[in-house]
Amino acid sequence: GSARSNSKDPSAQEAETKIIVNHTIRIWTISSYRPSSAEVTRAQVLLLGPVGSGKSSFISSVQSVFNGRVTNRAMVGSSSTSFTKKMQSFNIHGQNGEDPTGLILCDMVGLGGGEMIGPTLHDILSIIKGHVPEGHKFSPDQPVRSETVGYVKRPSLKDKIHCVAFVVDASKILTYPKDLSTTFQQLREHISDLGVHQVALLTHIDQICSETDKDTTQVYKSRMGKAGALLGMSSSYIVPLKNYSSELDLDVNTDVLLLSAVDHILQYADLHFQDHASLHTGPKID
Ligand SMILES: Nc1nc2c(ncn2[C@@H]2O[C@H](COP(=O)(O)OP(=O)(O)O)[C@@H](O)[C@H]2O)c(=O)[nH]1
Ligand SMILES: [Mg+2]
Repeated sequence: GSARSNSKDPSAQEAETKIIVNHTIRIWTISSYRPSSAEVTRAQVLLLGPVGSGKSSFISSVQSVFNGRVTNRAMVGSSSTSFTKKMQSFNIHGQNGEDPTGLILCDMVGLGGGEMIGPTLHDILSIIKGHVPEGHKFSPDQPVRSETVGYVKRPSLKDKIHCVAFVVDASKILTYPKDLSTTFQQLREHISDLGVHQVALLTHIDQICSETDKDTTQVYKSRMGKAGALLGMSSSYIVPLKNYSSELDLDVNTDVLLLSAVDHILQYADLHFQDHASLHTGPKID
C-alpha cells in the first residue's frame, strides 16, 4: 500500500518501481513473442522430470502470470492417475484469455527413477520428433509405432518439440535415486542428436530457503551445482524458480522468476528455429 511505500527510503522505492516496470515489459515482450520461423506460429516446449517435480504446476503458474491471477489447474498433483499418462499441450493465453501467446507447454507422465515406471526413451523421442498425436495414452507395453492411432508419419516443424525443459525439485536434489542421473544423461544425448536445445527448471526453491536460517545463498549455490551434476548441464542453463502452489495472490518476485524461465525457454526454442532455417535455406547470398 502507499502508506508503507512512503516510509521507505527513495532508493528502495526506486528499486521496487524498477521491478514492476521490468515485469510489465517482460509480460508484454513474451506475449508478443512469435517464432522466428515462418513455418510455425508457436514454440512447443516439452517438460520432462520426475513425478512431483512441478511440471504441471509450472504450466499452471505461467498461465497464472499471464492471466493476472492465480489459476489452479486440476492436473496439478495428479501423480499416478491416467491424467498424467497422456500427453497434453497447453497454449498459454494472454490477459483475459484472448490472444494466445506464441508458447505451448507440453505436459506428460513423470520420468521413472526407483520403482516408478515412466515413459520409455523411445516414446519420448517419438514425441520430440513429432510423431505422437495430442492426447496419446502412453503405456510401457505399447510403444509408439507407425500403427499407433493418429501417428504422424511425416511430421513437419510445427508437429515437433522445439525445446526441452527438464524439471527438478531443489528440495529433493540430494535424495533423487542415482539412476535418474543416468536417465537424464541418456535423454540429453539423444535429444541433442535431434538438434533440440535443453534447459532446466529448478523448482521448489521456496522450500530450500525455509530449510535453513543460515546462509541461504550458500545452500542455493550448492543446489544449483547439484542440479547441474544431476543433469550433466552447466548451471547457466538452469533457472531457479518457485511455482504457485498454495498461494491465492500473485507475487511480483515469484512472477519475475517464472518469466525469466519462460524467456530462457523461448530463447532456446528460437535457436532451434534459427538452426533449422539455416539448414534448409543455407546462407543468404545477396
Ligand atoms: N512449495 C512448492 N511446492 C511446489 C512447487 N512446485 C510444485 N509444488 C507442489 O508439488 C506437488 C507436485 O507438483 P506437480 O506440478 O503436480 O508435479 P508434476 O508431477 O511434475 O506435474 C504439488 O503439490 C505442488 O503444489 C514449488 O515450486 N514450491
Ligand atoms: Mg503432472
